[in-house]
Amino acid sequence: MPDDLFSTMRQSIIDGAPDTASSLARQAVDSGVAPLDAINNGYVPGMHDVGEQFAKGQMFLPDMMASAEAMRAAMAVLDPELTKLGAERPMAGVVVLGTTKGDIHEIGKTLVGTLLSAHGFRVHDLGVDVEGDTFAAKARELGADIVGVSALLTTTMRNQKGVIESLEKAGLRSQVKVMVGGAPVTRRWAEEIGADGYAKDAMSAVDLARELMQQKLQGVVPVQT
Ligand code: B1M
Repeated sequence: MPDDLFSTMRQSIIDGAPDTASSLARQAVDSGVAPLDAINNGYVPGMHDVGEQFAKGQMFLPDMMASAEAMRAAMAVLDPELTKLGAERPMAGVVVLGTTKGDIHEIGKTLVGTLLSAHGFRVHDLGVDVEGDTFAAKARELGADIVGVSALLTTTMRNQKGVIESLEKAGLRSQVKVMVGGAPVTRRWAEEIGADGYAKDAMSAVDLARELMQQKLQGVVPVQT
């Protein structure tokens, strides 16, 4: 029953149990559950519970780290399944992706990258704690169409604007679309900093990336801030 499976997946994240999380992911794949359903209905709700309990002081940093480990173990099984879906698609565009300077949250950003790859984008993931100038240098080197910037902390969101400034400084802003996301990020914030788009989750990020590619091909130039 997927609902039972989803609730045990959720619990494996709360418990910070990598082995259980990983074997449940394997079970899901073997029984034909779509990997994205397992992520969205099983593991991600577990992460939300952990975040809430952490905020209330009912869980502590080591617990949150154990939960992240469990999530990583599940993703190690599900990632290749998602990537397989994209193997035969034509190249949709080049994306440089990363989490902003000062921020080491990687799970959501990596999921965005996996789904973009699964939908035909060539993704270069710079990892976490990435300087604005590093985004710009990689975008220049690869001739990127899109730069994607994730931030999970209210204190690091402002560094998304720093990435846009680095692209402007490098003279690349008119050639590169910028998309932003992450739990504290909103559409309004994206507009305020002059990004070209905001996505609330990984699947919306794929839709947005496609839309930005359309705009790019039609020559829509972003407004400079
Ligand atoms: Co951190 N943490 N954390 N943490 N952590 C949050 C973000 C927090 C909300 C928890 C809480 O208090 N409720 C809180 C931030 C509060 C705030 O700023 N308002 C917080 C805090 C405070 C901290 C520390 C400061 C704790 C401390 O040290 N005292 C510290 C900061 C470290 C740093 O970055 N400098 C810290 C550390 C950590 C861990 C290392 C333990 C671990 C991360 C491990 C890792 O990534 N390797 C961790 C975790 C796991 C979390 C929570 C619990 C879960 C994050 C996650 O992975 N979610 C988180 C609580 C929460 O978010 N509810 C929390 C699952 C993931 C699939 O979702 O990342 O939101 P998410 O990504 C989504 C969307 O946001 C979107 O699509 C993704 C998939 O659907 N998206 C994009 C993301 N990026 C996108 C980019 C796009 C488009 C869409 O375009 C480019």
